[in-house]
Amino acid sequence: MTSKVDVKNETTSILERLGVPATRWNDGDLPVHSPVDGGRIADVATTSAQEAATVVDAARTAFDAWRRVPAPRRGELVRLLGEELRAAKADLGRLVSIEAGKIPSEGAGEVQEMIDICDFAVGLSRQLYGLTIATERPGHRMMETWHPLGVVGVITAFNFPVAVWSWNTALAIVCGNPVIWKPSEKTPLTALACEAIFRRAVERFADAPENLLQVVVGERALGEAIVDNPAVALVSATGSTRMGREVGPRLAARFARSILELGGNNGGIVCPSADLDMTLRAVAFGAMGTAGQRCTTLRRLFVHESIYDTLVARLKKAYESVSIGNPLETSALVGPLIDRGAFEAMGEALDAARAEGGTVTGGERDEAAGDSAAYYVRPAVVEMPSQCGPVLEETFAPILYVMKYSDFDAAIRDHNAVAAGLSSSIFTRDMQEAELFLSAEGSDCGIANVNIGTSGAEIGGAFGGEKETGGGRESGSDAWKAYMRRATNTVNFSTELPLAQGVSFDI
Ligand code: UN1
Repeated sequence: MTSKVDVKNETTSILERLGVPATRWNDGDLPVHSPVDGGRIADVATTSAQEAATVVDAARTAFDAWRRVPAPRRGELVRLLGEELRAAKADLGRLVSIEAGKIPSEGAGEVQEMIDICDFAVGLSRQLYGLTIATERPGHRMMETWHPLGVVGVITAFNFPVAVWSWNTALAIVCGNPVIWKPSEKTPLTALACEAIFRRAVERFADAPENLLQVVVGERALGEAIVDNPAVALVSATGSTRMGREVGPRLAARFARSILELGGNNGGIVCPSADLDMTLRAVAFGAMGTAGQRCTTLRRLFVHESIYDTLVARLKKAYESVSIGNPLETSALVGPLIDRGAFEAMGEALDAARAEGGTVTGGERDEAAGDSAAYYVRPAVVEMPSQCGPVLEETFAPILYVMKYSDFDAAIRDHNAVAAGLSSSIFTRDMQEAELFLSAEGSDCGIANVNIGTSGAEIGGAFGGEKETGGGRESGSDAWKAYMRRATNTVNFSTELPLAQGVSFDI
């Protein structure tokens, strides 16, 4: 697909407007391509694994200063970041569309998610509460204090190139920690843009140390050097389960903390009483939105046999008619896949589904894409005789596997019978079904929804999942606790020294 918009020129103008130094993106060793038309838009300078130690040392120095700044004052910096993000929303959202291929409302929505987490973190900066706990000893007081943790490493994926960084950074900063960010090599420009926006907030804030945020672009070895550095206290990593299997054990080996947000193979159950109009819209957005490239994308749908034919016929119609196109110049709802690798993985999954007896509707490469280096595909809906083969895997592409069920308990069992455990939904107007799905016997995922889709979570809730999704939680609720260390303090204000548990030790 050729683009009437000159993507490279527009990228350059946005980077210049956002104040990203040209030395970072016009002559480096990492070529960056836009999935919109496959064209090369920049050449980003990378950081080598050998340079990682210097970066971590600088962050460690920043930590020594930043942890002494009172938390509400740290919140002020995040408030300024939120202001800068509001001012940059149009440009940054557009850059997300250019670099990740998102449609405009999703590009802007991602920046909105950043603004929202900043607002959340500002409030949080006055609420980093510890408990006061009744002690068993007279004349004593026991309490918890939450302290800054240390250097936080953030590793992000291409599909949410800026929001996931902001969830981690807004919290890390109010919690008193500097951040080293290694973005996906597929989307380094949006990261450099965020760095420039962050710098503007720092410039308006009198007492921020240098190097509170450092963006490093580079290969896997760079990521490993950060993960293995003993001065990095926490690594929050978003990406594939394969990546998590590498990162998790390395951190565990040196007793460092991790927040892992890995693969999802998200399912939904559509019950006989479901409002089908609403379900159709929720399924369409969940499965086709962001061209199926959210970690929360709906990938498996279990439909009760009584409504199966009706819903599946309507779904196929929606899949056949959904608009696909260049997000920079059309109002299409489905943009491109990130690259050729994603397109090939989609083709392989569809072939595997056919081999297992699946009936595929859609999945073809969009004609208009021709043989260019852009990969636009018609989303695929695949009727499967059972949950097997590729249905058990996450393929990062717009493929929705649909299966018929007759027994609700069996549907819940099948729903849970995959390795990942990120997000899930039930569509029903039956309270017993809804409550069972949300109960301990129901969905085993970190996110379980009723009558909304699996994707598009708000920042106020804790975000993350169970099993091979990695178990980490980011964003809202009490996810902040992972970015701080808890000290339990006991103070004796008496003149005696009573020992706990009635132990006597008189010398
Ligand atoms: C991701 O795909 O890594 O719930 C994050 C959602 C978004 C975040 C997705 N708020 O779909």
